[in-house]
Amino acid sequence: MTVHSFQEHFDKKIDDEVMIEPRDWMPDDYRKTLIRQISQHAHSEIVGMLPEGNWITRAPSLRRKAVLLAKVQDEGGHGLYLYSAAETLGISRDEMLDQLHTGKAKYSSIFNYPSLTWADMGAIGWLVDGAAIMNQVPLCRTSYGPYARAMVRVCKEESFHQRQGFEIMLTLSNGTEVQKKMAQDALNRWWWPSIMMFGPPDADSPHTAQSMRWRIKRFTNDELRQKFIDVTVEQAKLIGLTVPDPDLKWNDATGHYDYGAINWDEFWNVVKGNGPCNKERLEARKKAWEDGAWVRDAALAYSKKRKARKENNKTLAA
Ligand code: BYC
Repeated sequence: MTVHSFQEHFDKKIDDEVMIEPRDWMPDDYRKTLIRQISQHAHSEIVGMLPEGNWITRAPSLRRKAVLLAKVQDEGGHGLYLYSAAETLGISRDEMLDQLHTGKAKYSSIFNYPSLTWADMGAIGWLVDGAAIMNQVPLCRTSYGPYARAMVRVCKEESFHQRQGFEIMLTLSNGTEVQKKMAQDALNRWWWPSIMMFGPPDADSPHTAQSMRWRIKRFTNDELRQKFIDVTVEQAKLIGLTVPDPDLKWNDATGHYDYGAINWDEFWNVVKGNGPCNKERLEARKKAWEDGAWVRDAALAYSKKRKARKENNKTLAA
């Protein structure tokens, strides 16, 4: 087949909703886009363990501690499935980690904000995992097979995460005045960063149009952001909290909430590395990588030793 017919075959598969698999021919830019998105998604999961990991030892009860521990462990698992999915496209895990540690690869802007109080664990689960689900459920139908399949399990776990966060917020909202205030303060601080998670507005999103054509993305950034706002505003009402947006207003004509201006300067500033916790997050990841060197060395030495022993046994048996 010529490159031209490979391309036609690929396009037809995309049109017919047939998933692309690792051994299939794919355009270079499709491969590059997937490596970029999946690896950044993986990094987000791993860096995303940090703001919540910060509260494991301070969770207010054994139950809360066990649940938070399980949630943070799930995020680690998501990172690992996603690194594996990206590896099927021909990039190694070492290369991806190097891109993260040298600041070449991005991770979600949201994790560069600090988690200051216990209520932040509620707000992160409710809003950040809520936004993640909104973005990731459509990714279960993304056109690249290994990514789509990884997302099925990730989404099941995220939906548990979202509910645990909402339940923390519900409990605090029904608690003392101080607890209710703490919940409102967490919503105030996490609301805008959460709606920025969906990425720049469509008009300023360089990748959306092509990714929609390739069916990597099924909805645009603005479409997902609107869906999230519509659902979440109702949930805030249910627990008696106020979304910190004075311009938020139901619009009968569109059937959606209108919302106020998003501070895109803040978003780009955080994406460029100047958010409140960017340096701290990257330092923590680099330190974990360096501190873990002996574990990787030991695992490699062990596997070499086992292989040598197996070879030796084979020779003796022959
Ligand atoms: N933060 O053309 P665009 C989680 C970058 S983890 C930082 O719209 P695209 C969780 C973008 O990368 C949640 N950077 O890009 C974990 C691009 O830069 P490059 C993570 C952002 O790819 C633990 C440039 O801006 N979820 O759920 O079409 C605990 C232009 O953007 C952000 C995923 O990764 C951002 N928010 O669309 C709890 C989902 N937004 O790469 C929860 C998978 C944009 O050209 N990813 N940028 O240098 C996606 O769906 C898409 O990649 C995005 C962006 C919607 C994020």
